[in-house]
Amino acid sequence: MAERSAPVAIIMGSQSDWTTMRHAADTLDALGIEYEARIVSAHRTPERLYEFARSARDEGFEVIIAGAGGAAHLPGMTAAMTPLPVFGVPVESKALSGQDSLLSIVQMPAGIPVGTLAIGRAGAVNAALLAAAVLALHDDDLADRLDAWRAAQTAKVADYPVDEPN
Ligand code: RP5
Repeated sequence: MAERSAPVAIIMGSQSDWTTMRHAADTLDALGIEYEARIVSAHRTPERLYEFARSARDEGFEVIIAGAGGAAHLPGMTAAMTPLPVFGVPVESKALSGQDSLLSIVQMPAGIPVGTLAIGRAGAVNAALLAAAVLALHDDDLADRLDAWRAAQTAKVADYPVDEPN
């Protein structure tokens, strides 16, 4: 297996998905995890998808985060061609608000799993946190950073609500 610095691949079906998927990238940045972000469309660039998924493990990736919207084949097709864990992020679509994306990604038949997250930003952030948790299993420094990230999140929660300006 080739050595590489980026253990996480963030792939997405379109440039338009980056608005959502950059939240996964930002979260990985906050945790000090290297990643590569690429556009890989299941239906517009099927050969690119094939080449990426078939070589991802040998390239040294350990986790794949795949975001797509609409009839979102990308996470499932990727999972079908790699043994790596694939976390799917349903991107919010215009027509059906991401319900189509969610159902396309989550309803994988038994045998090829895709770990499916929430629609939109929350899913992208949580996909990155899950990727971090996987990598932290064999990286104690990262485990410490993940603990610190969660502690900081907890510390930001006020005990009491305040009135906010309208
Ligand atoms: C999917 O179609 C992409 O994942 C994107 O969410 C959606 C719309 O793509 P664009 O028409 O914006 O390129 O393939």
